Amino acid sequence: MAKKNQTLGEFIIENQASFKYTSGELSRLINSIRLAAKVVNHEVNKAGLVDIIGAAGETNIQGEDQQKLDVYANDKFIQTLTNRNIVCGIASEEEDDFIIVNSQDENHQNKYVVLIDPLDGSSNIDVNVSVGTIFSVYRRITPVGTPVKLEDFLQKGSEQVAAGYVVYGTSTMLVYTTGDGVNGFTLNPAIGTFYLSHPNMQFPEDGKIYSVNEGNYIHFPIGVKKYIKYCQEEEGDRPYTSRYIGSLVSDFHRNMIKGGIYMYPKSSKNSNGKLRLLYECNPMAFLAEQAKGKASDGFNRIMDVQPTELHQRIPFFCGSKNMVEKAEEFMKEYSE
Ligand code: AHM
Ligand code: MG
Repeated sequence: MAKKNQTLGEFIIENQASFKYTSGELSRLINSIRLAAKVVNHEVNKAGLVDIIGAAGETNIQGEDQQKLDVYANDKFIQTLTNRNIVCGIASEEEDDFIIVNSQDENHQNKYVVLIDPLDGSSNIDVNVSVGTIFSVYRRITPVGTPVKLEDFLQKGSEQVAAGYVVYGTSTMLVYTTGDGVNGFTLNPAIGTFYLSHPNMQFPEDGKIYSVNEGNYIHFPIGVKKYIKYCQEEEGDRPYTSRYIGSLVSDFHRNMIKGGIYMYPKSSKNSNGKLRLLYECNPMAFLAEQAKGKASDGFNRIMDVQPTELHQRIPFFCGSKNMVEKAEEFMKEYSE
């Protein structure tokens, strides 16, 4: 039973028994994410102070400029998960290929793989706007004790056993689910402890916020354009309000608390949108559904999509249930 003010450490221990495959392994995994999150948080908070920001001079697999803190966060999460021998494989948005952990060790019995976007929205760092870490956990499908394979990572979102994010915002929060609702923990930076501050988080069924990059408007499908116009119309509880941080974790977090929809549709420039199915959309979709919201590609449930590649992109509509369903209605009516 979630109690406000409980520490994350206490919460993990108390809830371990209620997890159906309990062996302590998932608890250790969440614990190491908690640890890495604190280390990354410390670094993100100093970004304006020290000469750590700025492009590292490398581009990631998607051809985008990689910033130093992305590299730092990527290294920290990977190090924490591998050094402590907690998972059997890791895939990261910042890495071209997945990482096999400890395949040499015959006694290696770990069964979880982690997929991670170590620092999402990183173009916001230089301007002191919130960024986040997103993670997703699956049980491997290949036999324990052998090196993980691509198929262990290319599982449908509906197979996730845990997912969450860390938002490095005005406060730093860790929000996660193991399939039994969503709980949010706020870091007390003075003592480095996360406390349960937001038990059982839920999207309001309806909302009044829409979050989309309207700069891309002319490139959007007609269904999206019509839905945006619907949001802006003067009728009933409309017009809605537009809020777009450009940091998925922060936009999602606000919409979950206040009620809203986040959209990153396809466009004539990006035929599958921008967001990655495995590192961004599936974990957020799992959280959304666990928080009584909804996540779709405009037509179908995100978590039912069979992934075919690690860095696959997909259109994303996520948030309050009634809003996502309304957007889907427009997509269907005006499908091209
Ligand atoms: P990133 O993984 O390169 O940081 O990109 C993901 C981010 C999301 O957090 C955010 O919602 C979106 O990109 C914003 O994109 P845009 O600037 O095209 O609106
Ligand atoms: Mg990202």
